[in-house]
Amino acid sequence: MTINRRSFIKMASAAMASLAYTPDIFASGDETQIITHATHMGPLKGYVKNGKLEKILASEHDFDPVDLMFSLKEATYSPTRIKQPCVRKSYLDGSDKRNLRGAEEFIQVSWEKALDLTAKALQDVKRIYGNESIFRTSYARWSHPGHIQQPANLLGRTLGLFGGFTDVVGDYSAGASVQVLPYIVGDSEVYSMQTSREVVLENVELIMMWGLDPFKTSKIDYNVPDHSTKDWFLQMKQKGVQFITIDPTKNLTTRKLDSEWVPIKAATDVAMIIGMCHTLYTENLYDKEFIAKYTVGFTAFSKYLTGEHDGIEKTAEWAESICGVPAEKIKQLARLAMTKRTTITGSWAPQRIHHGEQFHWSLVALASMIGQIGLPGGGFSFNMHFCGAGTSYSGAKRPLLIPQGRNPVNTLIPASRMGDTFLNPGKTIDYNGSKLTYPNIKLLYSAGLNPIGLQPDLNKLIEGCKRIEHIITNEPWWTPTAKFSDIVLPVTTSFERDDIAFGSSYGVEHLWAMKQLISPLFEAKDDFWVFREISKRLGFENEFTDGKTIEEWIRWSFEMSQPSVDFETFWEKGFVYNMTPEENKKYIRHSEFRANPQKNRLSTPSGRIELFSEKIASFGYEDCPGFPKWITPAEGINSYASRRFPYHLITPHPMYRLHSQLDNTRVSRDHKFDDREPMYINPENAKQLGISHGEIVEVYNNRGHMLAGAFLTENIVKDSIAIDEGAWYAPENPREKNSRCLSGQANILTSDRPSSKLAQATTSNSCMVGIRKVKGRIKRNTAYDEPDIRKGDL
Ligand SMILES: Nc1nc2c(c(=O)[nH]1)N[C@H]1C(S)=C(S)[C@@H](COP(=O)(O)OP(=O)(O)OC[C@H]3O[C@@H](n4cnc5c(=O)[nH]c(N)nc54)[C@H](O)[C@@H]3O)O[C@H]1N2
Ligand SMILES: Nc1nc2c(c(=O)[nH]1)N[C@H]1C(S)=C(S)[C@@H](COP(=O)(O)OP(=O)(O)OC[C@H]3O[C@@H](n4cnc5c(=O)[nH]c(N)nc54)[C@H](O)[C@@H]3O)O[C@H]1N2
Ligand SMILES: [Mo]
Repeated sequence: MTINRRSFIKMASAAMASLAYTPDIFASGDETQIITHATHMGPLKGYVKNGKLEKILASEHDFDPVDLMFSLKEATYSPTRIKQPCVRKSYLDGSDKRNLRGAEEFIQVSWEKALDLTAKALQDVKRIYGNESIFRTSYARWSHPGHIQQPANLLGRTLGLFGGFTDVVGDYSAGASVQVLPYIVGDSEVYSMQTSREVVLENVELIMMWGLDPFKTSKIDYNVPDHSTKDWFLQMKQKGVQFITIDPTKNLTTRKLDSEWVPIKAATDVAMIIGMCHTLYTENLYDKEFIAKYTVGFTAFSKYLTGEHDGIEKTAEWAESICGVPAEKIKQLARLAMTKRTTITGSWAPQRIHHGEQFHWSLVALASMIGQIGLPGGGFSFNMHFCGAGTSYSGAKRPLLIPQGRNPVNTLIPASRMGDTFLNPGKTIDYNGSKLTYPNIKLLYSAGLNPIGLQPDLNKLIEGCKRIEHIITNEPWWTPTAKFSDIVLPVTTSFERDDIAFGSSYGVEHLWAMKQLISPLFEAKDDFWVFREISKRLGFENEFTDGKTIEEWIRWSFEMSQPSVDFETFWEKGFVYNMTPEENKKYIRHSEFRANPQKNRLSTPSGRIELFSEKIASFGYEDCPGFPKWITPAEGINSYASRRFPYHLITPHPMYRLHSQLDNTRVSRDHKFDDREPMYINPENAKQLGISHGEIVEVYNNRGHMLAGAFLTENIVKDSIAIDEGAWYAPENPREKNSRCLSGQANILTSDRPSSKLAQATTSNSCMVGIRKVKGRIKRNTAYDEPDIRKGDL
């Protein structure tokens, strides 16, 4: 019998039901308890004995448990845990030497003192500069999937009640596409429900994957994964679906699916896609009826293809000269797509570049010319790699997040503009058809985010932080951000408290009880407790708690989801499973639009797909014109920068971490060389450089320099190198500006240049670097060391 996802879930449900009321089934007469919990890496059961987490067992509801999840035990007991509240020495004694952040010792203080200092910092900044100078860095929920102990929301709730704060707009994941696609197809697409897996499986014949690595990126979910994505792709493979990968790397998915690898130079996809459009146009293969009925602006786009617009015909040969894919291959792929039921899919890495807006937009143009948008298994899909997309919706309501409440301040900073803002208060930038003026930020509060990690051009951010008077961080671990803070508040991990979550993100099949496994370690306190204590000091504790305890908030969140069982049953069993109705498995994205484009207009100005957007053109941005276009990036393989820095660095999401999380555990460290992040490089390049496999090298450009371990592999194109994002930053000499990073944190090298005036999105994959051999003795990586801490209150 083939076990598909549906039959597996059924079997698992039956198994769980029989186990549900005998939680000590694995116990052998001792004190062992098996307790349900849920994480971004999957649902699990903690095997707890005498108050200690002995091991992590996979849940029967996890289709394909991942290595990351089992490392959470090591993370819990890691020596990198923050054991007590700490304050940077000169911040505490009043001499505040900000250039010593990350270099000077911390003083261990009582919770009372740390919270008083935090409240005072907030009050001082509010009084002197106003609420706009308080910045909530936390824009995402990657710390854990809990809905009540959610740091970003708790922080927003506190700061909102305090009179408001400057917030982040957009995100790092798909920042360019989120802004441009609503103008083009009426929706961001990247976070939307896609054609159901059942429909795709039955109908698709060809999947063209631009930079898609679901076998890696689906190890985690923004909520709780069931890890069924791999199985879906493998079923398609078994059925004979043809896969083609366009990627600078032969990634895990490509290898596992035996997908045809079309190696491409990093950040040049738009040229290839436009070359394919040109083939379809000049060979008269494209679907004219679809273009006429469902799109606007094709004439302007076709003038660009033929060169009528700018004198350059966008032939496949033209594309080859930019992207390195042979012209014949480009033509062949364009023709092939017309002969099959084809899904065009693109991940997000190829839009994390200069002019990233053009990537998905040009794929929409290509898919429109193929003419299968709205057909089962045809068209485009921009999130097949993420959060179990394609999973049909069970119909269940999601549990609610603790409300953030109102933020009386309206000031926003586009996600990747942090460093630029701190350095340039008062600067005005263009953004999506309007203007934004940077506020004068004086206080950063991070909870559940690792800014000294995620933000491109870290040296610029660190420089910008010198203008910041207070940096406050809630963290369980001594992350680079914690080490760089003035006040460090040690919080519990999700294993040390109760919460509620759901998963998968689109399916909502499960509500999960995230039950406490162990008591808080050291002096750690819950995020909720920390923000309640701060609220108490600021005079709005009752408004913060709304009169509810944590238990009551969890119950509230559960009950707002209108569940089929009562709370006690849910909590004892550890989950609620919602069956997905057969009807919901028939969903086809854009099918209503295809059936009747007059009645079911897209939410674009014309109601149709906009291959020319008058709205975008009206902004007059030279870096984001009205139709999808190849625009040479300021930093790329043929740019000025490449003369000094000849290698194109891409910074994919890590296989063995969740961003920076778990970098302090074996699952990540075992894949490094001497604790340095691997740098994937083609053997031909390595030979030119005279470097060998495993050698520690220096990677550099005019923004910074760092150490990495050379990983020689044919699975990456020549002249592109890959270093995963998220290694813990460790400056060789923390007192020195632009100090060499000992661990290989890629954002030491990336640029914070915005994608364009439209989205102002992150461009961390547009980065040129040089590589050189390291001279002299190499210091060990200090990223996982505790900072110097002096005991006792000053
Ligand atoms: N170069 C490059 N940079 C990138 C990217 C890239 O592709 N290339 N990708 C970007 C993307 S898409 C994203 S989404 C970002 C992600 O960037 P982040 O959201 O900063 O990623 P994490 O490292 O997961 O940060 C979560 C933090 O929460 C902490 N934490 C865990 N549990 C708790 C808790 O209970 N309470 C509190 N208070 N804290 C907790 C963790 O220790 C960790 O420091 O990175 C971006 N950065
Ligand atoms: N294991 C794990 N999974 C994750 C995360 C994690 O930290 N760890 N993070 C999650 C988050 S927050 C996000 S936003 C998503 C991100 O999802 P993505 O942005 O899709 O992930 P990446 O790993 O950056 O890139 C995916 C593929 O794109 C390729 N690529 C890079 N540059 C280019 C290019 O210029 N052109 C083409 N054609 N391909 C290119 C890479 O080689 C890689 O194979 O992943 C999520 N999944
Ligand atoms: Mo992301």
